[in-house]
Amino acid sequence: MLIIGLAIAVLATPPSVAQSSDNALFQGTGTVIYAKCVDPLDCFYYIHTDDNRNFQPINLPSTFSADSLRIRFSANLTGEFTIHGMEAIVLNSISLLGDVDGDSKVNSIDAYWLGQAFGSQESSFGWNPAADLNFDSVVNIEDALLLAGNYGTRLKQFRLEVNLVQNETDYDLGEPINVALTITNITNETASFSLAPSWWDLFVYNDTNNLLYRWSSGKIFPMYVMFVTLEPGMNVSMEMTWPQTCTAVVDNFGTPISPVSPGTYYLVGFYYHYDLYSVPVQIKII
Ligand SMILES: [Ca+2]
Ligand SMILES: [Ca+2]
Repeated sequence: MLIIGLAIAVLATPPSVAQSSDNALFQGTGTVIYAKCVDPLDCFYYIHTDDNRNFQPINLPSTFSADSLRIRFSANLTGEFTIHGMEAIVLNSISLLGDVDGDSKVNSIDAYWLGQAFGSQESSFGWNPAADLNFDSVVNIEDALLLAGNYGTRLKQFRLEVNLVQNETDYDLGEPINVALTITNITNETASFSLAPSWWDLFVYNDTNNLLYRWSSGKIFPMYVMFVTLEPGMNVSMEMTWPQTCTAVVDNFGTPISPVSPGTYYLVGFYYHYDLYSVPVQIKII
């Protein structure tokens, strides 16, 4: 999978990295960057701080291994350099920038908590160190701007990719269309996650983008949850069939849907638990 590096506009001019007196522990704000390379095994993540320094954490959690992720962190310098020539650090803490309550989402609740602490200073009434996003010992407009700049971000619990695989592109009218939905671990670390039979789905759209069929519609699913562990690059696969029927009665415009006829259709796989869609797959019914 191609990951495209994005330039992130840095809001305001935060001090971002504050050295402590022992010169080893430091804390700041920055962006996780994915360093692309020819050999995928040589690719790595590093932190570009908001005051333009680069560090490579030796313990970046897989949940934070995402390009362009805005973060707040504290770390210790190891005094050593990585094979990529960067200063190696050990993270003590890392969170999404603006995630004041630590629930892996930056939303109105965080804005509320920052508002409650607004104007406070260290040791004053209402002080909340988690709301001091840039570690300058005061909660003010700079922290609010940092939160606003990352508003709406949430941490994917794991980096998974969903794809649909089918054998053919042309089908006869009425011929059942079998597809496999695969969930692939695209990180370089082992990923464990939950999977339940009602958590995956298949959508079928016609060439005017009307949803005709939803695989889960009307189905009753067994009530169990599997615990899945995937090594890097490995996937799990679920079979689904579109019998060329419609589950929708009317289209997006309220027009009754007629039976499936020859034409072009698009299949989309979905994994509910992490809101992951596959790339649409085009098929023809002839
Ligand atoms: Ca939050
Ligand atoms: Ca601050």
